[in-house]
Amino acid sequence: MNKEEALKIVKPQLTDHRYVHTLGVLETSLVLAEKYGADPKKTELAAIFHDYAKFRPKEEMRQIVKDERLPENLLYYGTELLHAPVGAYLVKKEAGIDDEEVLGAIYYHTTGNVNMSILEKVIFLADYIEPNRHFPGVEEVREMALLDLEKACLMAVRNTIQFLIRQNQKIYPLSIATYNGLMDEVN
Ligand code: DGI
Ligand code: FE
Ligand code: FE
Ligand code: FE
Repeated sequence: MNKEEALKIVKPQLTDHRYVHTLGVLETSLVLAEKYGADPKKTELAAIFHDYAKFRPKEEMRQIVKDERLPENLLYYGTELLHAPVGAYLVKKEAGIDDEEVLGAIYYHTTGNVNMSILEKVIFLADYIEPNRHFPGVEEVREMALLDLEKACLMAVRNTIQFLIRQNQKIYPLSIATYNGLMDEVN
């Protein structure tokens, strides 16, 4: 599938704001892919489709977790986590994307994972630092992204966990595992 076809499928799934974010992730991820050596075509597809399920009804996403035997613990950490694994499932089913590396990058783009591939790290990081993101600390992560992929991913997951704790939200266990795994990777 080429870029224009992919964008045409994704656009009606998203708000204008989220579509602009997706274009930002696309641009940033291709820069990171070039620098750190991820396949540009896989990067393009993963970036374009990463938030495909963002606006699906929560109940539909919860039902897919149950029906498709996705990890049950996804149901107990708020609803924001669901769009990544459910998105990977729907992108395969509805858009016919069957490249497992691309689907993995979509699946793990919110929580990260232990031992992420370069492509998974590129999408995880691009989602955090794309030009339309404005949260505190993002500029430091942007600077690190030019120097060290793993250190930049670590800063992103650390910031996210700190943010969630300040918001009195639960931390998904895989987010903690991502943090711990990257701590080992950077040393
Ligand atoms: O979909 P985006 O907004 O582009 O970004 P994202 O897929 O990284 O999702 C970010 C959201 O996910 C944000 O609202 C925080 C939430 N989130 C990320 N990690 C965790 C989490 N929520 C909980 N409860 N626990 C987590 O570990
Ligand atoms: Fe997302
Ligand atoms: Fe993210
Ligand atoms: Fe996103």
